[in-house]
Amino acid sequence: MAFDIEMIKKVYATMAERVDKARQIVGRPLTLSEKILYSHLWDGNPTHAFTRGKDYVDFAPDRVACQDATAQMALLQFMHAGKKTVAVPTTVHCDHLIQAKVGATTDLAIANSQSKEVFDFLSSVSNKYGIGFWKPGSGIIHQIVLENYAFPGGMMIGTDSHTVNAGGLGMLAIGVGGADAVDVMSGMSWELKFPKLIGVKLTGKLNGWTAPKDVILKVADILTVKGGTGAIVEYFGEGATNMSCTGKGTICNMGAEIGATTSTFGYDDSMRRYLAATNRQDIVDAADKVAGYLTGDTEVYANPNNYFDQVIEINLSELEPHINGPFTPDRGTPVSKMKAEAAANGWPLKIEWGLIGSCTNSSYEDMARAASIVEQAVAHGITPKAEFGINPGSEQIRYTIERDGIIATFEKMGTKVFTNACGPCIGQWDRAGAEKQEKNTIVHSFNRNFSKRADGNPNTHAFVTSPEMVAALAISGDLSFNPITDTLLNDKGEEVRLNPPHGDELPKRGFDVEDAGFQAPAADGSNVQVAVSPTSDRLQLLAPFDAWDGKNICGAKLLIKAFGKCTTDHISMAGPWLRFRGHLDNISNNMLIGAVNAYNQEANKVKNQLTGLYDAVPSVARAYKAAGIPSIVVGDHNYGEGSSREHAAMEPRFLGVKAVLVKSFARIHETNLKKQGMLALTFANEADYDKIQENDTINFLDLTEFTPGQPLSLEFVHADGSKDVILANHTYNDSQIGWYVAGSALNLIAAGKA
Ligand code: MIC
Ligand code: SF4
Repeated sequence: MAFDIEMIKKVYATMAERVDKARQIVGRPLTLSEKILYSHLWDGNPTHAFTRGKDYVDFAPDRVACQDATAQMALLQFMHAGKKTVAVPTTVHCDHLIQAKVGATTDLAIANSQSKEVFDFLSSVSNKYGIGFWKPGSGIIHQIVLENYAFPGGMMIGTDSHTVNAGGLGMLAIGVGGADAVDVMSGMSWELKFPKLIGVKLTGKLNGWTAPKDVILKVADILTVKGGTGAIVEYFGEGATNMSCTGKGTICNMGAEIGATTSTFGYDDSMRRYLAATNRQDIVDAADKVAGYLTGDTEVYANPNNYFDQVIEINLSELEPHINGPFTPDRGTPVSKMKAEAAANGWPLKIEWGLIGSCTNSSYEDMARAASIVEQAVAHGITPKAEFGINPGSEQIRYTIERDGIIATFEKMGTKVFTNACGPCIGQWDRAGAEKQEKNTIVHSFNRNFSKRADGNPNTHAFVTSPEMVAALAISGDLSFNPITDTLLNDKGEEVRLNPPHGDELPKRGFDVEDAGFQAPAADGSNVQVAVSPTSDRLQLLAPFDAWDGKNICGAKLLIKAFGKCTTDHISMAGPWLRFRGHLDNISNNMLIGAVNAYNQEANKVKNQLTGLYDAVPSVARAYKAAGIPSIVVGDHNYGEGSSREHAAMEPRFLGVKAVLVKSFARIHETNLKKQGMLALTFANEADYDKIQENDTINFLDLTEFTPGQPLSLEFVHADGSKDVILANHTYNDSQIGWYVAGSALNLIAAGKA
């Protein structure tokens, strides 16, 4: 389980040399992001200044992390790569497949029996290929990575969009699809378009009710869910250094919600404290020797406008607590405006549930501060109005907060302590009554609040806020409650005002744990057998996708024109479907079932052009596939927002969809489509979206000349025989066109040609 200090020292040794060289080549001071990027170039040698947002660059990440729900597909692909062991340190974390219902002990036992086959598979593949395995109950991937593996100045990738959490410890940590992870695990480079850079200057100091979460809630409000696409967000300023390391993690974590490639902070005392508290003084000693390389140059932070593509300034001393939502994480409302905003929009004021936890807000500090609010309520004799649940981020956190009496405090309010796992955050929540689909409000400290995400009920209005605000709001039971100005009634009928939260950043007596839940791989795994039952409904070995036949795609049918927001939750829903994440055929039955059909504004009801009848999207896709007819999907802006799950790309590929044509893509999803041998295209002229009709048949006119930088022409033949030729842009470079030609990137690796 131990981190690899020798590897980290090596990274630091090359860092100094490469950064100095890069500074000369670029000819100006460097941001932290550039320093980490340049020192992780695959060819090891900075030779020229890259054009941000344009140049594809090959990188050599230091680590890979996968979580159970995405690791299944990633490892099924890795098994085809023909390697004996992983080429870089890799871990697998079991956290997504555990449902929250009764409480940790019962829920974990049920998950261990229901998903035994999958956990056994992940454990044996990990054992075979030299991968560290974190058992169910050990915690949520991103907290465990922060506690054990993240280090300032490092670069890692992970098969989860919130891998970015490790930016809190000064890393560049980036979420990717499984196929990208397979490249790195196989010893190949990892490709990324050189990111744009957004600088966020934090002045002042958090105080009162304001928490790190409010910084990212505010940034999300400013930048929106696509404002960070293709960019790294680099935070700096006195406000940044004044904040805890896990608080920084929260900010970076939720940077996924603005589409940012990742976010990061410069190395500082908060990171030293955190590393020391998590038994990694060795890293502090090594990092201190290169400290100047682990943060942006002074000139950069003094004149950020000269070095970043965009600069945002936030004064933490003036920042108000925010409550973002419902249905999208970028709809920000300062707490003082919530009463009016909720009334204007008809949001239910009564709060049914408050949930604290998830990978972004489950640190010791988060739990301690939220508990300080609960403690006050109990002391004042206030009866909480809403139900309350918590998910600690890791077993180490759970054990420590139990030792320190924090869990006991929560329990005084009847709080349910769920497993150290994702739980309600990913729809793994057996919420009583959700099936009635009643309009209701919940508040949570998670980061995503898309429709149906937590409990499957499209009428649940989920609001995202800090853990301490979740506590206050859940106790009041009222979405319009402002703890700064409002009072609560206690059991004697007295009006009580809650004091602002407080809590230790790190446990005074240090972290403790009995069994962290780690399993080291076999020293030589070559004899380990990995069994996948051919009759399993959970796991299915992958068959390679067909190579391109070299011809234009002709006679394709429009499968769906998706209307509005179409996140990966809409394309490949989680919750109950998580159980099929290792079985491509079965999980394909959820393809696009959440997407709204632009022609009837209904979900999962599209026209089958062969029969003229309306049917579920997967059924129609299967009908076209059975008839040998290709299909295409059309979508709006930021298509594929959210998760890194490559199922959202593999399912359409498996069901015969050849191209996805949208106004714009979220980064990870676009790459996932390319990797799986799909055409990921954008309208050259966005207004052409409106020209596409329900009964269209599509012919590609010049796919045979598929070339980097050249748009493709698609002919849409309408039911009345009239036609529109639509120009579609793409961002494929030569090697990515190679993936398309081969049928998938994996086909190239398997053939030894990558
Ligand atoms: C999420 O928060 O949406 C998830 C579930 O963690 C996903 C990964 C998945 O779909 O398995 C993510 O963020 O990438
Ligand atoms: Fe798990 Fe939620 Fe974090 Fe995704 S966002 S990794 S589902 S806790």
